[in-house]
This record gives sequence, C-alpha cells and structure tokens, in this order.
Amino acid sequence: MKGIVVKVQPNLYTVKVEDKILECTAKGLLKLMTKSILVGDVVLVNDENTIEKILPRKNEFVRPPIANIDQLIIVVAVADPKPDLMLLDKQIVMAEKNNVEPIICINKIDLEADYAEIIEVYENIGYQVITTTAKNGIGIDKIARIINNKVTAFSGNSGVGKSTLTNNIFNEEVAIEGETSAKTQRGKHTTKHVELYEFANNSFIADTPRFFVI
Ligand SMILES: Nc1nc2c(ncn2[C@@H]2O[C@H](COP(=O)(O)OP(=O)(O)O)[C@@H](O)[C@H]2O)c(=O)[nH]1
Ligand SMILES: [Mg+2]
Repeated sequence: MKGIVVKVQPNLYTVKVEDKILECTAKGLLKLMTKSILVGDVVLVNDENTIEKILPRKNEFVRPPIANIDQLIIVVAVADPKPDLMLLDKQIVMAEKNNVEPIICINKIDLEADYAEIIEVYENIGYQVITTTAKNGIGIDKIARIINNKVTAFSGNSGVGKSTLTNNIFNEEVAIEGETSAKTQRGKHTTKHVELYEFANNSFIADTPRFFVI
C-alpha cells in the first residue's frame, strides 16, 4: 500500500494510506539508512504496518526535516515584524533551487504600512502575491484555492502569522499561535515539530518552524 508520512516520532511513523491513518514502524534496513524517513515521504507499507520502501523524493530538507514539498508560501508581515525582504529573496532562491513553487503572502494588511511596492516588485518578476489579514480570516479563501491538491509549507520569520493562517484555513487550532514580543519584535518559537495536516483530500499543509534553510 502506498501512503504519505504525516508525522514522525522516534521509531513511530504516522502514514495516511487512502482514507486510513496508520501508525507504522520501519523495516530494520530503512532504519540503518542514512536518510531517515521524513514527513512528506511517500512510502510503501505492508499488511503489518511496516514501512518497506521510501519512494524517490521530489525534494528534501534538513531544516525543517520534510520531503516532497510542492509549494512554499513565504509569509511577510507589512509590520510587526517589519518585512525582511532579504529573507524573502533567500527563501525564493531556496525554493526555486529545490523544485518548489514560491508564493508570496503579505499578511497583516490591517496594520498601517505601505506595501504596494513589495507587490509590484515581486509580481513584475512573475511571482504570485497574495494579501491577507490572517487574524480576521481575510484572504484565506485565496490560500485555500492555492493549496488544493498540493503539499504546501509556510515559511517566514517568527510572528508574521504563519500559525494564524494555518489555523484559519482549518478553522481550528492545529498550530499554536504565539504573541509577538513587543521588546524584540519577534514571535516566540512556539511551533516545534513538523507535521502535515490534511486540509481536504490530498491537500496537505505543513506548519513548519520559521524558515527553510538550504
Ligand atoms: N494585526 C494583525 N495581527 C496578526 C495577523 N495575523 C496574525 N497576527 C498576530 O501576530 C502574532 C503572531 O502570529 P503567529 O501566527 O503566531 O505567527 P508565526 O510565528 O508566523 O506562526 C499573533 O499575535 C497573531 O494574532 C493579522 O493579519 N493582523
Ligand atoms: Mg507559528
């Protein structure tokens, strides 16, 4: 049976096979391999809920540990914290290099800030730019359309609204929201582990911590 790994714990892998969620272990040989099983891996599972094979990956990341990402929604806030365009550019390069489609999400447009130039610059070089007010659920419908039938991850500095976006998409608390610290203007690193959440059939979201490292 073919499935997708949605969660990894020490020696325990949660795999979605068709419409079933299975708690699986891995065949001894796989454990010895240097490349361990990652969230996002497409695997073959036998009748005893043992993972026998990892199918070839489209891409793989060490930090966060995840594989087979289709698209990366890179989130920047118009303010609080202020846009880090250097980080945005680095994430775009990282995505392109790894066969992941980058999409830019400008969040917190309820705050007083001028973001028209950011939209113009990135749209002019061919990227899709979405604007949202995650806190009030504005623009979530656009994101829901984009993530349909894909494995999507979010990246961006702490406090830009990744968890709030994810929570609004599911309309439930799947990830923990963190307050942005007034002192440092950075959010707490509340999102600790990597997990894929199924939004609709075959539409998965990873709420990953902070940003992707090449
Ligand atoms: N004003 C405003 N605040 C937001 C918006 N989206 C999220 N926030 C707040 O920003 C803070 C950080 O959000 P969070 O989702 O935890 O960011 P993450 O670190 O990227 O996951 C929280 O206090 C949210 O309530 C928004 O659209 N507008
Ligand atoms: Mg978060």
